[in-house]
Amino acid sequence: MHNLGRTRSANRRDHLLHTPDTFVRTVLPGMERGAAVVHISPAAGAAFTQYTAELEPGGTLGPTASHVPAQRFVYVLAGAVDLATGASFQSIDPGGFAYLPEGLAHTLTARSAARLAVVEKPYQPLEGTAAPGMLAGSESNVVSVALMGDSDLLVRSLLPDGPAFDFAVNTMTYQPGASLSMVEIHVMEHGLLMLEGGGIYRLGDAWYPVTAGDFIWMAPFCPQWFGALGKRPAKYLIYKDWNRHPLG
Ligand code: UGY
Ligand code: MN
Repeated sequence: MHNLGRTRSANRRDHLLHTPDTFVRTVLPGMERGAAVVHISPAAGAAFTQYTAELEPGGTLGPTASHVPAQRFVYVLAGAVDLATGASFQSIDPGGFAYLPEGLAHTLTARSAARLAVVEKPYQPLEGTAAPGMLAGSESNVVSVALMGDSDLLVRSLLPDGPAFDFAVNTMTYQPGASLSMVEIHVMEHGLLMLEGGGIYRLGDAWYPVTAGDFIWMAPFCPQWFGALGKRPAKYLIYKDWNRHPLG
């Protein structure tokens, strides 16, 4: 049925809800046999870009932008990819992830049809701290921590939390009915991909029903709260800038 121009998607000054009915695919430079849904970028006010890459078997992601050095973080949503650098080779399955520091030449090739959540961001060095090296892992090997003691809300931090990293990527899993215990307002911005389940997201002064497949961008200081609804857990992958002074 025709939707008469209606969508749950919304684009506001301090947040964006990007639902699959509004996704437009594009091919980024260097990408082969694949397409990207760019969810957020500096064009919309973010300091990072996040996209979902959809690769056919044998498809490749291509390098980060040639004129803007950037770190890259990849989380495998579906399928499997081979990650090769000059010195290493590994396959990454769903729930697996990799951090690739700025300037590290690498190739990411789909072994089977694959979907990847990709975050790219210029690195913000910290005086006296060495920049991080490449890292790969699997979410299943990361310990979960109860957020503010709530065992119905588990957080897994995929990257080490030391000052070398200028961003974090976590998964958060809510049992049905669990919610953030407070409305958060903070300097960090977020890129969020709903992986499973759904619920209600408060963003700014609006409350949105959200479900697996949706993407949300929250600008710095965007009021935010989530409550999980339904009979299965809700889970999302969430990016935030981290570990740096607000003055840059
Ligand atoms: O890490 C966070 O700021 C997280 N609790 N925010 C969120 O889930 N919207
Ligand atoms: Mn937050």
